[in-house]
Amino acid sequence: MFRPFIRLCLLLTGVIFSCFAQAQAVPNPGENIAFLVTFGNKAEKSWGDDDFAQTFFFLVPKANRQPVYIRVFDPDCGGQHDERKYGWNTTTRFSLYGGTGAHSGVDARKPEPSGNFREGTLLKQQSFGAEPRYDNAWYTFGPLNPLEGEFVPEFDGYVFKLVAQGLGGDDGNLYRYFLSTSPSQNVPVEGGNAFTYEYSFRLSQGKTRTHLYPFVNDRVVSIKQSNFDLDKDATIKIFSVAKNGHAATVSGDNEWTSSTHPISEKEHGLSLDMQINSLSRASNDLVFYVTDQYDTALPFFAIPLGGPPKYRYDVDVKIRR
Ligand SMILES: [Ca+2]
Ligand SMILES: [Ca+2]
Ligand SMILES: [Ca+2]
Ligand SMILES: [Ca+2]
Repeated sequence: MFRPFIRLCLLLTGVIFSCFAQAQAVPNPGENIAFLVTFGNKAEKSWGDDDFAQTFFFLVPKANRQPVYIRVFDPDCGGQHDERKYGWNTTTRFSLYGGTGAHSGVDARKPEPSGNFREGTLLKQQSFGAEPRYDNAWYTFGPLNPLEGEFVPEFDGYVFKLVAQGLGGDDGNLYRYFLSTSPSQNVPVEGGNAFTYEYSFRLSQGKTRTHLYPFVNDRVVSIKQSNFDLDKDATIKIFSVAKNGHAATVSGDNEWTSSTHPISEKEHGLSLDMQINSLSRASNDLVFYVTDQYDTALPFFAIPLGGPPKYRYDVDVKIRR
């Protein structure tokens, strides 16, 4: 009589493993995001980037002592993948940090690049313009000793911070990341992950469904989702163990909007699934962040902590019986 239960456990275990096996592509295939995007700081904000900078954190599990590499796909701004306005004239600087403050610094976890957001030890910095060598190709940071990152007890691992900032020009740099054990290939770091407190990206082409996975810690009683320049060209619905598609507000052109949503105890320690359904086939660049009732930003994880959340209507009904 326990067999169905065991089968369910095996099934769930399989789901979790397959989810982790996709590993450290950033964005992750499960999010269905085409590219990260950072514009040059002379660009119009109406193109979809409010502050011309984006910070990502890479998490290496505590037990891992092997060197890791952070790889950047198409770091240049020119040729394929990127968004041109007149001629290519944009420079993007990628700066890698570790050490004390890289993540624990208060400004490092804010959804905008202000104050001492670069806190930590600068490990390596590289700027790119329009460079055929890095067009549709990878640039690799590393080898990195995981101990050079900052230990983050909450996530039980060492964290590196990578800041992409548009230094000049008015074009959009589209790029992706991969946390790898290899300098020349994309080989996932077992149990690795990546997260950000402000997500600037391009929606996948077509009428697509995108998933963002903000992680809700035990202190959260409500969240505020904020989004910029969605051009009213999508719907947003929030799913979780307790939410079955709560509608969230959608911004227009070149504007921020936000909506607040209560969080219940059974959502603690899990991820939300914010689903963005685009309405047209136009390409769309935009920005997201989520804060709690203290205005503290919550991290979006590439691989959702606790697995992709599912509304548990059926489970609830069965338990009540
Ligand atoms: Ca230009
Ligand atoms: Ca390119
Ligand atoms: Ca690029
Ligand atoms: Ca837009």
